[in-house]
Amino acid sequence: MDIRKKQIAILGSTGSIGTQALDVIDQHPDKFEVYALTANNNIELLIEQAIKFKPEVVVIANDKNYLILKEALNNYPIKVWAGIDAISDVVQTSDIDVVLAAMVGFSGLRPTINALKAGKTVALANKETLVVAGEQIIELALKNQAPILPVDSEHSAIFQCLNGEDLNRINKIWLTASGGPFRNFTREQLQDVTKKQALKHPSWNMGAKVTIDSSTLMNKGLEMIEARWLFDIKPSCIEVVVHPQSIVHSMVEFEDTSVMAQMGMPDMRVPIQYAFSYPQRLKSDFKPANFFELSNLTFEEPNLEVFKNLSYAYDAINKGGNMPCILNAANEIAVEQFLQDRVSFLGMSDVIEQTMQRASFIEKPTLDDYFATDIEAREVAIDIINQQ
Ligand code: MN3
Repeated sequence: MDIRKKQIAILGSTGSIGTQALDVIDQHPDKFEVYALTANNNIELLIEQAIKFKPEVVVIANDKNYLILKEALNNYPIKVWAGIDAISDVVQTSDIDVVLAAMVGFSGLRPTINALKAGKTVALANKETLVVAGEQIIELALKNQAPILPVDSEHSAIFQCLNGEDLNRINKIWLTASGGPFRNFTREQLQDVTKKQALKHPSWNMGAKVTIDSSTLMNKGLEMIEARWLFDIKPSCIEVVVHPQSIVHSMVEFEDTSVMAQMGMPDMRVPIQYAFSYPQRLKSDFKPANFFELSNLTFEEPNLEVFKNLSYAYDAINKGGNMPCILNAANEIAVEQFLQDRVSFLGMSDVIEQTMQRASFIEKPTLDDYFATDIEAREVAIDIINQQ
């Protein structure tokens, strides 16, 4: 009998996915234990989490906060580390079973690479890792026999639909999208939407970056690329379908035209828990779907003329090479600058389109090339914004 608890490292523990992951662990203290917690800046919450979950190690990426953290945890047997490199180091610790990569953006790439190199099971919530370097990441995972378990709700859904279907051919993946808060808006109406409006997501409760990405449909573009690598499927076989109720989390159509869907209430704790407990399912107190109250599940085609970011994502993956990395960097800058009122809502798409035209294209990038591309594309994007 295996009574050892799974040792989990949570990268980005103070974010939306991180806090929900801790909630899952809290509900199953007999199954899971927190080995490491890492955060960028939010030391108040990190201290609180460390005292409650008593990990072996906590890491604060911003080393300016090191002394406060060290002081606060002085009376506990918890190692306190600081700096970005410490996050990449901690994931290689031999006692860790699962690394939850829940950092936001490109910054998740390096620690995820290190976790895979160390042969860890990676519960992947950081979609940017696969967007930027999907081909190499999948290779690395195979080479080191390090499973990647998707945490993104759509990819968890597809993963669940594919259970036991290894030998069966897929026609297509239906990637569901809520459509965000501006689902039926025209471009004219989108002209003056504010960040306050964009930050109000109708069905999911998430961090700022992914909420803005949802409102522009860039999130679905990034997820299409994520699915392309996770499930080794051609982009032309991934169909985005708008499903505002967020009950069907995605679907797989097999060659006999049979469609499998995974459904449930929109609650990120479900896919997080499944990634932790896989291949087992655990009893939970999450709210179940009540189909008597869900009589109106609707599906519609996304409008790529209005939501251009989604078509840029298809352009980027079809072009290949470092283009998805350029797309991602431009988008991270666009979102950051939109949140600072320096770019308009529609302006974000222009920044992405122009950065894709101007940044240096590399057809066969190495892992190191991506780090250089990320820096260059960010500079180009900033330049474009400054010139406006
Ligand atoms: Mn998602």
